[in-house]
Amino acid sequence: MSKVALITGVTGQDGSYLSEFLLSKGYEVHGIIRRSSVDFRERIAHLEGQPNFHLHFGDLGDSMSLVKVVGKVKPTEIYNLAAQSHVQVSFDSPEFTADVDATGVLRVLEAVRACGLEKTCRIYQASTSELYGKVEEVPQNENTPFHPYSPYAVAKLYGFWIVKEYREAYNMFCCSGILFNHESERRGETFVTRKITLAAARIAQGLQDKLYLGNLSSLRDWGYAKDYVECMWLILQNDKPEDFVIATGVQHSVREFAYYAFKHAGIELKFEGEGMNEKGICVAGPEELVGKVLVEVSEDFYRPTDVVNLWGDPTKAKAKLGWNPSKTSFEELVKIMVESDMAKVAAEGAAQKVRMNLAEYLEKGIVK
Ligand code: NAP
Ligand code: G4F
Repeated sequence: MSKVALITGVTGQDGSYLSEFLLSKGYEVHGIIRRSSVDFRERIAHLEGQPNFHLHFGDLGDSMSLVKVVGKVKPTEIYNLAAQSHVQVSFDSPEFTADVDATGVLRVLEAVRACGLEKTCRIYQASTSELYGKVEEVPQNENTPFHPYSPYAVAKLYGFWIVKEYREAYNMFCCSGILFNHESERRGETFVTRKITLAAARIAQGLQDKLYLGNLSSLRDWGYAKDYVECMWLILQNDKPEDFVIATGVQHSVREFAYYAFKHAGIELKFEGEGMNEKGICVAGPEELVGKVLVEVSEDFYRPTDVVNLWGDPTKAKAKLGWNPSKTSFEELVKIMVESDMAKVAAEGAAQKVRMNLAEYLEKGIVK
């Protein structure tokens, strides 16, 4: 039987990598996209037009749209990745976050039941290490108690429990991957890692003066998104529907991430001071930057409650799924992201220069 996957959140970081992965495995891949006034889907543009890749309009806030797509596609696997995924944004838009990240999960499960696919369709739910929140033990595994610490995490906790409930009540093959932070060159630009790699590239190329960050001491277990999407698939190929922690088992601070990112961009930083007064000073690198403060702390990027000690234990995924959590090391991840942003910024800088030249030529009447 041919394998048909339906991915919600297909335009996101993980959705784009998962699409590539499933296409390479011979799946027919369907993605749900939201209606928008602009038709620009950067992360999946290279896949559009491929014979096994199809897009459908739908929204996690709209059950009817989900029932229509699920009924039409009749997927054998659903990957529910769609979410308002930014923790800080969840403090600003808690109701929207609850609707998409909590009730949205219920809508997907109910769409599967409404279409009579509960015995044939396996469902993956994108759960998160944010459930551990104000952590009650380190490192965290499948048995660690949850203590959600943001509107995002509280909404995702509902998603986790409703998946478990439908598994037990209706005998559905639905499970959650409790994924720790995973990053890539496709990561949204307001998440801390990408914000840092973009800034390091811009500062190194003279296009930005300084980077403002929040809590530099926050600790995360960062992996590479490309490696993590394989695990989503492995979870659905397991004999039994079970929940899994997916992490590298290695922890670093935001400060360390910044140090290595700037280093890859050719700038050596030394951090001095504490708390709000901590600063990252350039001690080696381009002459014009040496001695300058390049990283500062700003209250604007502190959260009302922050999760500061995430560290995952992937023992179960290693043993039961045969997953290798050390495929891409922290240092390699930082390097991949910085190299990509150095190239992106260089291309943008060149385009900007052309635009500036053109404006000057127009003004001087050199071109008409
Ligand atoms: P992302 O880049 O922010 O992508 C989120 C996706 O959800 C986008 O495609 C977005 O569509 C879509 N979406 C948002 N609201 C929607 C709605 N109402 N209806 C339909 N689609 C909607 O997130 P990601 O990093 O790929 O993460 C994927 C999933 O894993 C999310 O559920 C996230 O919460 C979870 N997660 C992520 C991490 C991580 O470290 N990346 C860790 C644990 C769990 P638009 O393009 O239209 O905005
Ligand atoms: O990069 P972040 O915004 O990611 P966060 O909050 O860990 O959430 C991400 O990972 C979760 C998995 O644990 C996902 F469920 C979620 O969808 C998302 O993908 O922030 C990481 C840490 C936080 O402690 C934050 O306070 O970095 C700290 N931080 C310090 N300065 C900052 C900044 N975060 C952001 N976004 N921007 C800053 O300037």
